[in-house]
Amino acid sequence: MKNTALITGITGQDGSYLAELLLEKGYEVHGIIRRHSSISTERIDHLIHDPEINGITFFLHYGDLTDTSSLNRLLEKIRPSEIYNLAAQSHVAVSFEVPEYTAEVTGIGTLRILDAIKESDLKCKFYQASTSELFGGLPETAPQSEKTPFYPKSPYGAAKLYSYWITVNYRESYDLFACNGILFNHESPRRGENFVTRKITLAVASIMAGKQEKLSLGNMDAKRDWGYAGDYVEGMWRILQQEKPGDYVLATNETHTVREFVELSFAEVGIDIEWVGSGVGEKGFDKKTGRLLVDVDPRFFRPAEVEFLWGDCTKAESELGWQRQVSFPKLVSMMVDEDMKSIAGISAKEFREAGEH
Ligand code: NDP
Ligand code: GDR
Repeated sequence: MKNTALITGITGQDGSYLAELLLEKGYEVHGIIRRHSSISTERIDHLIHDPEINGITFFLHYGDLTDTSSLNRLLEKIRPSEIYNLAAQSHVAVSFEVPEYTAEVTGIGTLRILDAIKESDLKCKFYQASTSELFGGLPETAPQSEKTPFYPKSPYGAAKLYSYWITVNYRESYDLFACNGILFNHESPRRGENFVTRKITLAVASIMAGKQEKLSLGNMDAKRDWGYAGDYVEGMWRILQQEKPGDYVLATNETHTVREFVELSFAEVGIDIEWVGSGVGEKGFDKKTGRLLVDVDPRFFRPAEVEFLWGDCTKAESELGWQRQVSFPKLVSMMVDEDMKSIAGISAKEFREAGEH
């Protein structure tokens, strides 16, 4: 019998990679989309428009994590064997601006799906998109693993904490096959444009194309364990293929500052950054020309910050046989190159080599 997956958040970065992976594996894939005033399916348009796929194994349905009846109806109609709950108000800084909405979608939304499964007669596995934001990034707790205590530092983190525990609770109370993937940051050329990595790579390309003057950032000392989203969706799938449900950290076992990400990104186009000053007065100049390229804008600081994330994914390595494939420098290179091609119309390598003459 064909496996049938339902993905919430299918229009997001992870949803698009996961849909591709499951289609390759022969799944029938269903995704929940929201109504927007403009089209929001850019990341999955290639799946919608592929005549080999459209109407055969790939289906989209309107629904919303805030709308219980739509979730009940879709579960009954699709009868999935696996549900991946990736939908969320997923921006940490934005969650300080819309805390109640974030709790409603990112927290209670998870309960709505779990309860819909419990109340149905479905034998369906459930994956919850949990996050390293649960740990709060205290340096003394690093590297963070499944055993590290939680200490969320934002409305987003607090909402995800609820989702983490309600997933564990439904597993223990009702014997559901419900799992948490506690994923550290993962990025790609499809990353949302207001997350720091994509903001940086887009800015590098736009500055090189003469379309942007400089890049303004917040806390450049924050450290993150950054991997490639394509590797992480494979881990999500593996979590649901185990004999018993469980919770797993997926990470790279490395950590880097935002500043390092900036330096590597500019290096991709042949620019060495020289840093002058510190704190909000810090500035990054092109070492060769002296041009100002990076500065700090207090608007991008958060009311509370997660300073230091560094993941320990030993459990996933041994039990799932999962490991990231894409290194940190390769990830940066891939993201800068994609943005250079689409914004500056030239690959990063060609641009760098042209500048060397
Ligand atoms: P994105 O922000 O790219 O995607 C979020 C998705 O959720 C979009 O498809 C969005 O739809 C959908 N969504 C938002 N609100 C609702 C709602 N009310 N009802 C239905 N769908 C909704 O996130 P990512 O792909 O980066 O992340 C996927 C999940 O993993 C998220 O839950 C995130 O919190 C979590 N996570 C992400 C990590 C990362 O580094 N990327 C790390 C750890 C966890 P629309 O297009 O309509 O806005
Ligand atoms: P994060 O990702 O908060 O870790 O959440 P983000 O890329 O937004 O921030 C990473 C770090 O960079 C610092 N920073 C900036 N961030 C943004 N967005 N914009 C800036 O200008 C900027 N300057 C510095 C931040 O302060 C932070 O320390 C992501 C999301 O995908 C979550 O959904 C997910 O759960 C976690 O990763 C793991």
